[in-house]
Amino acid sequence: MTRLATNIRIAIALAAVVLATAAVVPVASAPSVDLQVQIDQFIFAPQRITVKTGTTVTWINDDDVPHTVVSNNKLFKSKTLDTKDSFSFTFVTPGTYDYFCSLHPHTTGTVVVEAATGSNALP
Ligand SMILES: [Cu+2]
Repeated sequence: MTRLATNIRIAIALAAVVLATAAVVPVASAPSVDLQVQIDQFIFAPQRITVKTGTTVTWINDDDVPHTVVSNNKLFKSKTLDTKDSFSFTFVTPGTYDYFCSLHPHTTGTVVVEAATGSNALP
């Protein structure tokens, strides 16, 4: 009886550890897929970001004037973003993507997209 009670106690303790681990690990290891770029004072911030393939980048206009987000190679093009408007694009192909604001072409930024994993190098 005493041994059974001890075993039950151990089982409960183990279950608690497993539950605690299960509750913590997914949060800690969840990849940060989304990334935000602020547009403020005619500057994309951060101006250059490096992300993994599959990342969704969201640009948010925190400026008092409208802006757009247009890639140099026409891969993506936002509508005119008024204050607090946002635009999102998911990068699925590794590469370097330069972009600018079509209303203020001196406002530029770059997204560098890396392969999602480094273990399967292309031949
Ligand atoms: Cu602009």
